[in-house]
Amino acid sequence: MKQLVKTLALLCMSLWLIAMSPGSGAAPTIPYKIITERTHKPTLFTQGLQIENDQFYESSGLYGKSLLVSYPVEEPEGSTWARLSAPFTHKQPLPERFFAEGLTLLDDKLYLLTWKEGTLLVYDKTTLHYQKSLGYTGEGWGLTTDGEYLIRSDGSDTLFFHAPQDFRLEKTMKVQDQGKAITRINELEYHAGFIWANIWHEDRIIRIDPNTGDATGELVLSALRNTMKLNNPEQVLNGIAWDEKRNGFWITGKLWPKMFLIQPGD
Ligand SMILES: [Ca+2]
Repeated sequence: MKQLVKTLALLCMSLWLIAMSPGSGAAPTIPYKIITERTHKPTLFTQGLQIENDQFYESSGLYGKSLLVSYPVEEPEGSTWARLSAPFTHKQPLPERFFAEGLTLLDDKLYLLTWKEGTLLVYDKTTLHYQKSLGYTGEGWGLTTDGEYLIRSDGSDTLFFHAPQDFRLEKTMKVQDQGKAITRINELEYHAGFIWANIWHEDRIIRIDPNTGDATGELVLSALRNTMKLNNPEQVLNGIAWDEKRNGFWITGKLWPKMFLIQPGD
């Protein structure tokens, strides 16, 4: 019964979101429904979020605190998982000199960017054991993959396409909305032939055509933030992971106490 009430409340909110969400660019606003929500460990300074086989893989930033963790997508009813003492499936701290950034998964390897350290760290997906490092030039912000390239953002309007084998840079692409550059591109997710990107310090995710760099739509997610009491200005939206099984995006943010499963419309 409690679950039914919660579901109905979320449904009502979803209808409101579709009706009220204002667009902030020329790209059309994409309607969405909130399917459910769960807790998110509020100590995680989320930089990258990914799902495979019912596990979340998440990177958490800051010098001296950076982590790579995995934990189950399903949260049992009444779970106290989000309590600070609750365990992860696996947890891998980074050396103190690294500030963890974007994260993606390809062929059973986890690829983790670092902010200003010019180092891509590679881990085994199952154990989170460190495997190797690869170098690159520039900053690391978001990371995703289309299955061919590892696609990196650096906080500008440019996306960088790297070869997974050695992380050599193959090509770059500028992102724009009706000719206007879109900067501060952060966490990334590849889904349905598009690159989806969080914009740093904004409650929106843009949908990018990977062939042209054009923004073809945007999700305006300020209503998710409004369900929580967030006091820290760094508690920004920054986590997007496509869940194939549940047919939606899981969305969270840095130091957020919640994660939301949303289903975008056309
Ligand atoms: Ca992601």
